[in-house]
Amino acid sequence: MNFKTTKMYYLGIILQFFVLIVDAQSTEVSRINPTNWFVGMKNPNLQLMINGKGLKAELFKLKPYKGVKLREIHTVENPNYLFVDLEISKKAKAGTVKFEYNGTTINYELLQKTAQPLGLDQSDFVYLLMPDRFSNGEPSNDKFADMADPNHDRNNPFLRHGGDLQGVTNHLDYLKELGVTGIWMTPVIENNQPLTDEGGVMRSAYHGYGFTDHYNVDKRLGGNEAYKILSKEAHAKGIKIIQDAVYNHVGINHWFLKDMPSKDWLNQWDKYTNTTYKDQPLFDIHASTLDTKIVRNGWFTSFLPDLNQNNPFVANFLIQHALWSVETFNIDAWRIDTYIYNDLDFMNNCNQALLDEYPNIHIFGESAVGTVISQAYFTKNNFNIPFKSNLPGALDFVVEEGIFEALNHDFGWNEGVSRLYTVLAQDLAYADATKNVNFLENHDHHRFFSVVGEDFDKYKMGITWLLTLRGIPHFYYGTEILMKNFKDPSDAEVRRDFPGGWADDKVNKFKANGRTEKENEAFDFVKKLANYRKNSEAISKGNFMQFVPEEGVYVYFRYTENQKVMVIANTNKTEKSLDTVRFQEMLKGAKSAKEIISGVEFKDISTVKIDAKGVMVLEIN
Ligand SMILES: [Ca+2]
Ligand SMILES: [Ca+2]
Repeated sequence: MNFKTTKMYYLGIILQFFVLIVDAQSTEVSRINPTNWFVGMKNPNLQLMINGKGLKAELFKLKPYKGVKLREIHTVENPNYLFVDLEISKKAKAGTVKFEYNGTTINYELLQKTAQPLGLDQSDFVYLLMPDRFSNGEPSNDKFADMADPNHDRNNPFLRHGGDLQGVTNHLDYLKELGVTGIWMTPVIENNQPLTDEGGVMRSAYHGYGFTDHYNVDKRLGGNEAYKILSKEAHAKGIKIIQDAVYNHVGINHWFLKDMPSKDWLNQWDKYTNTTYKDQPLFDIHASTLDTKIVRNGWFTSFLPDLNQNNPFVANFLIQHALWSVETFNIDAWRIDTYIYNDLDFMNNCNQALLDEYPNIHIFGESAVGTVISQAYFTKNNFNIPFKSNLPGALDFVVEEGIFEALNHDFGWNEGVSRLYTVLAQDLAYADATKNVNFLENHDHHRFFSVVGEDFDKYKMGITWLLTLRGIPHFYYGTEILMKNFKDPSDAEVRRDFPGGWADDKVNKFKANGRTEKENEAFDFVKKLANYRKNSEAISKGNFMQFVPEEGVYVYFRYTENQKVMVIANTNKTEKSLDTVRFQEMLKGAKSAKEIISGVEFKDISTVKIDAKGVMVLEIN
């Protein structure tokens, strides 16, 4: 953001604030959510949550507006809320709807629906980053004295470091060069949370998973305007935006928790009950009712209260916020946090509302589980069971585990690379496994380079699998420059600042001359493969065929009618000579191939020599 837009932006905030104060004093209505809505939506229904002091339904009126009808006003336990059902027909045009409360006019904007989500598919390469830890593009927003947590200290791993959305916008060319086609950020919505005790340490909510006002992007990240600018500039460079959605809980400091609409707004327990984080009771045919209830309605932590999604007003609030976000920020795909702890029927309704309105959007969920059956249960699957999830894709935790096993354990009947093969052999469980999102690490996991013992050969093998297997690959910031660490003593170690993201950093690893030779080798490796896959029909659109691993060598193909890509990985500590006669079903007598990473042309591929811990990506001629 340049100086001029910054100034206009703050002027905008001040004006907005002024309008709200005036409204609050004279009308007793202090807040309406959603803060605006849209014409041209397929679903004509809108439910406004009106907050004020001692509101009376009979004092709330809609002034005539073509195509807009007031259907019903609901009162709830708490007189400070009204829920107003509107119908916005096809005839309604964008403009300012006027409500009247107790004789005072309240303006409500209807904008034209314009968002056209692009979705995600196998041609994409998604980059996950934590905005607070990536780059500081606007030092003036690092901290605010009026927020519950006014801290900012880069020397403290548990406090905010000042990274923001402008910092991401500033590095779009870096991401584009790497081959990235989509950015997923940990949540950007306001987290006006106090410091909270996590594992005995007081921490800032810089991770973003405790929303305190759904309709404001955190001003320390640059607010709604900075998010709109990032989305616009990213799209102009061919980079999509994926939003991280949290439905299960909100931050303990959320404005509506200070004066809840009703006691059943949250899942309440006689004494504090944490979720067990166990996925099994949700699909186990032998599970107890109590276990199932605790998983779903237990709280994620004491400072992230669990929303009661069976309350229809809560459900509408969450669903409308999802639609509003896609429309306001032009979101292409939707990642859902802590999927399994949500009410799964609510999740189906919510997913459907997004899919009905935006058929191209991609939605994928975080179910941190250990088996394909579980992963598929929470995703659109082929099981003949009463509960059918409509979630298009999942973050594939089982493939991640399979890759780690393949890289870190010797080959055996079930061990080593046999595990990865076995996991992928179970894709029949999913309605469409190509919609799953694969990864090697994220903000909750050890860094991949450390997981493989900082072994560069294993690093390259893991990344090659990530970028060529079926599914949509996602990276975690810094993997390309060999950022490492275990979550020891805490996850702060895997959430370190990207070197060069702050003006006073001594090195800048966004630039080749700021990276070491090894880091450049890693960056160039990722860049080569990521840019190749974008234009490879076989990888971005093709089918997947894998062969039973033999003697620690794993071979698979990605293929269409026009292109075949053969990936060979030797997980042994010794060189191997591979006779390719076993793969003729795919090779069909092909004699030559080009290795994509090295650029070497092979004139005769009847036998292929492959280095110890080596991996090859052969485009078959
Ligand atoms: Ca900042
Ligand atoms: Ca829950």
